[in-house]
Amino acid sequence: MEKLIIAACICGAEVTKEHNPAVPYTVEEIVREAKSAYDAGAAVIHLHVREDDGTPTQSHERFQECMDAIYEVCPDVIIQPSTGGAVGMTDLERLDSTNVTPTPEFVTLDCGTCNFGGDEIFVNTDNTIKNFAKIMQEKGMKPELECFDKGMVDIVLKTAGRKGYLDMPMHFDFVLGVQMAATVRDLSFCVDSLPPGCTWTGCAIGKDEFKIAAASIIMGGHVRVGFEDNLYIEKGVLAKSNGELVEKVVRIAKELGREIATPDEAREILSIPPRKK
Ligand code: KMH
Ligand code: ZN
Repeated sequence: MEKLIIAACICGAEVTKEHNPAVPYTVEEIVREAKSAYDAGAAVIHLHVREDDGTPTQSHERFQECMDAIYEVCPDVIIQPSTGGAVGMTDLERLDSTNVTPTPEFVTLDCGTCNFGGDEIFVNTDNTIKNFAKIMQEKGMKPELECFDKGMVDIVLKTAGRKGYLDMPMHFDFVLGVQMAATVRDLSFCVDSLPPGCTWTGCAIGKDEFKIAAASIIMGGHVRVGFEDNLYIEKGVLAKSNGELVEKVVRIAKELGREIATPDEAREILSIPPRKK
């Protein structure tokens, strides 16, 4: 089986220090969390950024500052800016995270509209998906196709796919526990629905994070963990850092006989060109 790519979603846009004091807001805190995840074995940092008071922002200036500072201490890591941002942001605002130098090698592309808790709706219309995919293709940024249910696989293939805006091999990220249940059955249904030759990552929100991580490791997928998805290392115990969450995945992978990919190995698996130094 190919090596395991671990992505760390270190910050997100929704969780706060009230949920876990280690959630990073400032540039220094974001770098601390990225480095802890990288040192533990993460090849990819899925990045959201905040103002110092915790407000989520997609400002390219803030992304630039954070990305430059992360590269200082994790020079070969793959940084994946979010284009999902926070619920309620405009498409233009969301895409601002990609206006950094160098152009991001890997970014998220959210593949449909979904309920996001309470009265929140995360809106991704067909036109948004097509437009984002076209821009990503033009700028040479590999999209990670974020699917919150199996229908989003179909939506992205029939919108951006039919237009020719998705290059093979595509990479999907199945986010379980938001809209679809975090079960191995649901994950299997998503994976079985992919066109041949795709790679994929599995992740789940809250208590199911490590269950879906273990399933993804066994099924030949890749794994995402981090504060964006889950704040606990075990029931009732807050994780001290994103690194602690990544370490747990590394332990599970080791027990299951899966080696961990370095960032350069991850680029090869994902067909991302080597990073220019
Ligand atoms: N914060 C969510 C509304 C992404 O990063 O692309 C969207 C999200 C997905 O986190
Ligand atoms: Zn995200």
